[in-house]
Amino acid sequence: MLEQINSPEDLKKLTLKQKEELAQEIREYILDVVSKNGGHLASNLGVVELTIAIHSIFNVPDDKIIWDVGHQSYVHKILTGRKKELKNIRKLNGIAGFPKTNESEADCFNTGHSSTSISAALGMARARDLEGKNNSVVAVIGDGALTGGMALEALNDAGCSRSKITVILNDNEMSISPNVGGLNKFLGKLRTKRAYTRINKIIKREISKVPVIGKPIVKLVQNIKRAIMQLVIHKMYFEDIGFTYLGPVDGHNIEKLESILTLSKQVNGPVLIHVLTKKGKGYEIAEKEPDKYHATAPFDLETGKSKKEKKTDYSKVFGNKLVELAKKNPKIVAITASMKDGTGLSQFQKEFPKRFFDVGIAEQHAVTMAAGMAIEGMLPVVPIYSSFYQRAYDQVIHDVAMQNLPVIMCVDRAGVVGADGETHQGTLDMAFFRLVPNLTILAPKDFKELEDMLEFAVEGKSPIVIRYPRGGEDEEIKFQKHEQIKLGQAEVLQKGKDLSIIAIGKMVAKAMKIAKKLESNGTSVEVINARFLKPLDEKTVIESIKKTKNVITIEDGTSIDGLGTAIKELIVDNKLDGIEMREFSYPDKFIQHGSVQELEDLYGVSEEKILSIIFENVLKNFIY
Ligand SMILES: Cc1ncc(C[n+]2csc(CCOP(=O)(O)OP(=O)(O)O)c2C)c(N)n1
Repeated sequence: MLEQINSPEDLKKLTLKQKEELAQEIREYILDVVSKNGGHLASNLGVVELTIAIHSIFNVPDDKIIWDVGHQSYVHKILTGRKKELKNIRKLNGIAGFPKTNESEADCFNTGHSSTSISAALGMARARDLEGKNNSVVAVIGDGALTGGMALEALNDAGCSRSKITVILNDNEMSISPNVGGLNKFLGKLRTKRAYTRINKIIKREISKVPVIGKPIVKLVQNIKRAIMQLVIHKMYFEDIGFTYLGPVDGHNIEKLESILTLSKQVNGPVLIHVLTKKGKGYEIAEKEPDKYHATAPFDLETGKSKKEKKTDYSKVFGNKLVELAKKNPKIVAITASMKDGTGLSQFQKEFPKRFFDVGIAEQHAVTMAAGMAIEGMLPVVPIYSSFYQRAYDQVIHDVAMQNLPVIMCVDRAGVVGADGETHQGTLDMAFFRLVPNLTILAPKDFKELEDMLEFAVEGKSPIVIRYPRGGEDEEIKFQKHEQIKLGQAEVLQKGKDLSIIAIGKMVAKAMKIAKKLESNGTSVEVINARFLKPLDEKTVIESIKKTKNVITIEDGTSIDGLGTAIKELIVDNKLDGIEMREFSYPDKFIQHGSVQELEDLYGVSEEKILSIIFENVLKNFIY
């Protein structure tokens, strides 16, 4: 079947039976590709029938389908002309793992970060209405993504907008881990709609037995009835805020899905279709552990075993150290925005269930809640991926930094993360945190330094940001020296007189390797581990630069307002004459997908590229 399908038009010609066969073939194909390449698995296996039904009923590109988060768009990509290209998904120059408007006209909106789809859909619907068009606009959003503030803001607006939009709620009861929160409990009640209808009938019958005497009493009784109905029969929240609610419907039954989607087209206003799916559907191993197979490295199809060697990474080191610190300090609490496993907090949750809070995909709320806990004397630790901290920027400024509260903000996946691509690269955090008053910003050179920085942070009385990369520490460079962490103090790793290399975080290991190579060419290199982006150790840096007159900086962030900028400011502000400087950082661009090594090479921040540029004699104070 799959052989014949190159577009939604081909799909529309199939019978129901053929579509069911196609669903199985798509599953096998996705399993084949993801087991080889890695990528998002369980969510894609869960939406095979749903995506087939959507493309059977709607017509892209006229109709707009917005995939929330977009990690579940593989089936959509297969059905909209990118079947072969799927083999290179997430690879450099291959197709992206998320929807991209520049990849296909079937992708009408870029996604990657959660909970944006309903806002985007409402925007498109309103634009359509103003232009007098009549295409459909559909947002497909998971129950996890529905916990995000933006999704709720958008529902609130869309419900009373009268604009014709369709929200497909893909409810698999999972975020990455099991979903959390009151809304999730409410969905649970809708999932068992039959029970709901039965209770509804019983209560109506009971209430009608209440005697009614006289007009005022009638009113009173009516009000009581309404109140009871609200309380006991979990009234349709979605209907109450203005949506027509359809469902719940079995999300693996193409026939039922097609009927409900067709029905939704008749509704002239906002519709929410509640679709029940199983994450990992059709691959038993993923069905059993959907969280493990949400996103995966290449794995063996038979056993489900990862082909990637399991190594300790920064998130685990962070998680273990936090458990150790929390044993000594009862004030420490940990907060996650739906990323318990990814940020290394699973053990913390086991050991301190009462001091662990999963708030849903709600970074903004997580940070302000941390501020609330801090102001009451707790010591909140909030690990969030760098690119998702973007969501909580105002909360960091307005609620944490402005009140100078001791919240420890751990920025995981800082720097380039690789295959997830531009929405997930963490190259902006140094820039956007650096300009916020009251923040202390650190980055460790290795695992041990992360542990030391956490020890330093829990003693602090003001907001602290610690950023660290995805994956493990450098495999070649084993740092022997770990000076005690002191506020605003850099660490001079080796002394030299010809060139100063100032680096931060994981780039310090690169600095050491570069220094070694340069020294074998007869250059004497001073290597400074900046440790603090803010406050910068100006004294150590100035002394070094004055001595060597040549400086390079290396960082895994954007060239705007990071370490390189800080050193340039220092040179200008201190009127340091005759200094040659070269900054190595990522350009002022969104960085696409590819392996970290490929991207470092592409943007000139790998050891080889940095060395080749130095050998071009860009630093005029010494010539090779
Ligand atoms: C702002 C933001 N925070 C966190 C994430 C990481 N993330 C990706 S998918 C996901 C869970 C999504 O759950 P759901 O919407 O239910 O989709 P499912 O995978 O279950 O189909 C999370 C937390 C993200 N993409 N964006």
